[in-house]
Amino acid sequence: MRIVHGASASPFVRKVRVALAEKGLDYELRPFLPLNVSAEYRKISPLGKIPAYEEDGRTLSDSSVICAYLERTHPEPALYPSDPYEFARALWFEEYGDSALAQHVGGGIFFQKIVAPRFLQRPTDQAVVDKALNHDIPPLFDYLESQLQAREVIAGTRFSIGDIGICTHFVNMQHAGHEVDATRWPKLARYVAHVLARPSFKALIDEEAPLFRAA
Ligand SMILES: N[C@@H](CCC(=O)N[C@@H](CS)C(=O)NCC(=O)O)C(=O)O
Repeated sequence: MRIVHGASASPFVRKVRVALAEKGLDYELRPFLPLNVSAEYRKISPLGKIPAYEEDGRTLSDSSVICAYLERTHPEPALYPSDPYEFARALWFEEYGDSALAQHVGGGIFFQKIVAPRFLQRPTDQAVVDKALNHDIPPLFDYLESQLQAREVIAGTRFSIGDIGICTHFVNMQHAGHEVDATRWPKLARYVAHVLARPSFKALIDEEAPLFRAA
């Protein structure tokens, strides 16, 4: 029995759920918000974060760790390129998503426009949103645009953990009411649309969308 602990809106929880779906693995999503985290939850996630993962009584935390474990236990279809350099590039793009996009798309837009007003009863700080949109995010998208070369995957020749790690943040951006500007970043806009149309992503977007409608 596989259990993913976390909230569906989390880009990191979504990484794990997309990897599970791509590999055709069943699991239960056990809803958990990382607020006032109990000592009990810290036993499975010592940093108190989501996602946490349980399988047959054994536990793991951190989306990158969990995805790497799933790859070892269920190698097909492979979500990590076999070529060493492309493998490293896929990890780099996963990290780029986990760090830079999480900070500016997650913290700058999704947190301010969705999490703060809806879950924390705090108003959106529009100055933070504007800074993210106009200052912090454009160079991040410029870099991704430069790396895509009109391809449909960010590393190697097949869909990989790099695509999951990048594109999970565009789901949160979409939920917060923002799209990639296709006139400014045409390759990125096309790539994101292509990846988010995969059944693994689309099923989650359809599940999550009602929670964020009219945002
Ligand atoms: N490196 C972690 C990051 C997970 C993370 O930051 N999750 C957020 C929710 S999206 C969280 O649990 N935040 C609560 C906290 O930091 O205390 C991963 O990849 O799983």
